Amino acid sequence: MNQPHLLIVAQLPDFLVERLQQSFICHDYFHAEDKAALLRDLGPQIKAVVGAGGTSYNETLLGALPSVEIISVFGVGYDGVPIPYCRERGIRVTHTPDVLTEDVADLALALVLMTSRRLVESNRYLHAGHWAERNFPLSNKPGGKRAGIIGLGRIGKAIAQRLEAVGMKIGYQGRTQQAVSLPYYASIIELAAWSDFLIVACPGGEGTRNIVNAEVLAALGPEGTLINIARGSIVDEAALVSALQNKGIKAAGLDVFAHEPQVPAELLRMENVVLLPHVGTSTQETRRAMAEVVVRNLTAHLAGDPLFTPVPELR
Ligand code: 8YV
Repeated sequence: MNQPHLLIVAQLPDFLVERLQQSFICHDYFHAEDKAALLRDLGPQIKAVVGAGGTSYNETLLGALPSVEIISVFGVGYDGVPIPYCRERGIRVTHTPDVLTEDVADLALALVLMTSRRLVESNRYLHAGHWAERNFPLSNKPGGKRAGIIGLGRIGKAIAQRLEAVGMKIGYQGRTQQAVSLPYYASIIELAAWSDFLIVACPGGEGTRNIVNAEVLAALGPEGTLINIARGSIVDEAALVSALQNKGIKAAGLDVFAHEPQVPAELLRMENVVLLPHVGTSTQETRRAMAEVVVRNLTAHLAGDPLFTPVPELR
């Protein structure tokens, strides 16, 4: 049987690659030394593309794949996929919602706790042998504080539940007001001004690029903390660095960055920031569940069945 060709455009776990190899002839574009040669030689044969949430599936890449039928994103965010272009070319696009919601929400809660209770700093303090000299300084209790969530989708709602469980007051901002009993703020500035913790949980992409800018950070203020578990592109990273440097905000907890895997050197030197290497979904359980969703979508496509989780715009 002639297996179709598939292009891997991100670092994927072995268990996913092994599954893909059962149904496709896989080509590793991500690790290829001569990417242009790979595209020239194999581009016309590629039927499917698999990459990560943050991957850029740009028109130059897709333009070199005249026979591509489907992009299956290993992630919930598909901000790197040019949706209008795919619609025009009839390229189908799937992603992996739901299975990762809890892990990402857990991480947001963890970042709130790590920043408010200064857990990473206190861990460093102990390792450096300072405990015997004097006790670690006092931190702050998250309970009773206000958490403003930008984007009350599946993940935003799961974050709200967790933060309510530690006694925080929740407000939110989003494209539209929802039928929930939480206070809604039409503008991000108003939400930031209300919040002690401003939590970024909306999709990335052009519509949300740099919406957390210098003005928003100024509204969050010197007692405020920024948490980002969504996409680095949503926050103006230079404005964030300068707000932290000038004590315009108090702290930050970040799992995502504008140019991953690069992290601004200034942030690496700061005590009051917790920096994680985009690990929101990176548990064995969730990554395996995400892999299952990728495979299920590709299998459905090959069989001519309805896709399992197409992106909403192309349903
Ligand atoms: C992963 C993500 O980093 O779901 C997303 O949108 O960004 C994360 O799950 C990635 O997609 C897996 O490599």
